[in-house]
Amino acid sequence: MKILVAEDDPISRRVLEANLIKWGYDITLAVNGREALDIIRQPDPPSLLISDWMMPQMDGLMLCREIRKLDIKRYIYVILLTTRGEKRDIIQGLEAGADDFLTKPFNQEELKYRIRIGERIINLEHRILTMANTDPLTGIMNRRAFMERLGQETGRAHRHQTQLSFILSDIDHFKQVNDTHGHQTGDLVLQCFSKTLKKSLRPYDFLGRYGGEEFVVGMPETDEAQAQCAAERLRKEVEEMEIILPNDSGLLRITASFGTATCAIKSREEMASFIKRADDALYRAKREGRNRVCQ
Ligand code: GH3
Ligand code: MG
Ligand code: MG
Ligand code: MG
Ligand code: MG
Repeated sequence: MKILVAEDDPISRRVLEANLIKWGYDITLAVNGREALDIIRQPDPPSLLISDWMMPQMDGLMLCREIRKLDIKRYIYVILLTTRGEKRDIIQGLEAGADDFLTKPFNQEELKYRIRIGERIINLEHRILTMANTDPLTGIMNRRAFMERLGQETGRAHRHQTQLSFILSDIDHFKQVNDTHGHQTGDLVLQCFSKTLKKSLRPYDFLGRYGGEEFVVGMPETDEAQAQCAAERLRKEVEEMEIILPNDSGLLRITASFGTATCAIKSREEMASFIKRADDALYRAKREGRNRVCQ
C-alpha cells in the first residue's frame, strides 16, 4: 500500500519515513499541505495519508477539507497528527474530514496499528470496486466499467486528436448452444469466447461484456481500416477455436458477427451515436449471413 506523509518538521518526517519503510510501506513525502494535495491530484494517488496539522502554506485541516472536496474514484484514508489534543481540536479535525487522530508525541506502535485500520478499509473498498466492475462469469470488465473506460478514452482521443475504434461482437446462434448442450456449456462457451478475444487483442485495447453473448472492444489510436483488420482477426480466431466439451462429449465450434465504428477526430461524437453505429454494423453483419465483419 502507498502512503503519503505530509510533515514540515524534518526530524519527525525522517522518523515516520524510517518506521513506515520498516513496516513495508511504499511512501511518498510532502513538506506541506499544498505539495500533498498536488500529489493526491495526480493519477493513482496513495490510498492513505498521514498528515501533520501545523504546516506552512496549507495546514493539515485545510488539506483534509480539500481532499474531501475532490472528485476522485478511490477513498483516501487520513490520519491527522498533532500536538493539539483538546476535545475541540479532535472534533475540528474529524469535522474537516480526518478518519483518525493521533496526538504528538505518539507511540509508534500505536501508529502502526492505526494504519492497519485504514488498510482494512482500503482493502475492503478495493474488493467491492473490483466486484462492481467485473463480470463474474468471464472475469473481464462488465458493461458499467467498460462504459466508464470508454468515456475516458473518448475524452483522451478528442484531446490528443487521435481516432478511437469500437468493436461490438455477438455470438451467432448462441441460443442453439444453450438449447442443444445446456446452459452450463453455454457458460463455458462465453468463457472461451472472451479468452480468445482477450488473447488476440493488443495490451492497450480493452474488452468488456456488454450483456448476454455480446462483447465489446475499445481500441485507442485505431483508425477505421485498422479496426476492420482487428475485427477480422478476432472473427477468424473465434472460427478456429475448438471448445472441448465436458465428459468427452467432443468438440464444439462457434462463429460470431462483428460491427465496428470509429470515433471522428474533430467532432466529439456523442458516445451513444458512436455505439449506435457499431450496433447498426453488427445488425448488418447478422442480416448478411453472420460470421462476418461490417462497418
Ligand atoms: P443471433 O445469431 O441472431 O445472435 O442468435 P442468438 O441465438 O445468438 O441470439 P438470441 O438473442 O436469440 O439469444 C441469445 C441467448 O443468449 C439467449 C440467452 O438465454 C443466452 N444467454 C444470455 N446470457 C447468458 C449467460 O450468461 N449464459 C448462458 N449460458 N446463456 C446466456
Ligand atoms: Mg508542523
Ligand atoms: Mg445478442
Ligand atoms: Mg447472438
Ligand atoms: Mg439476437
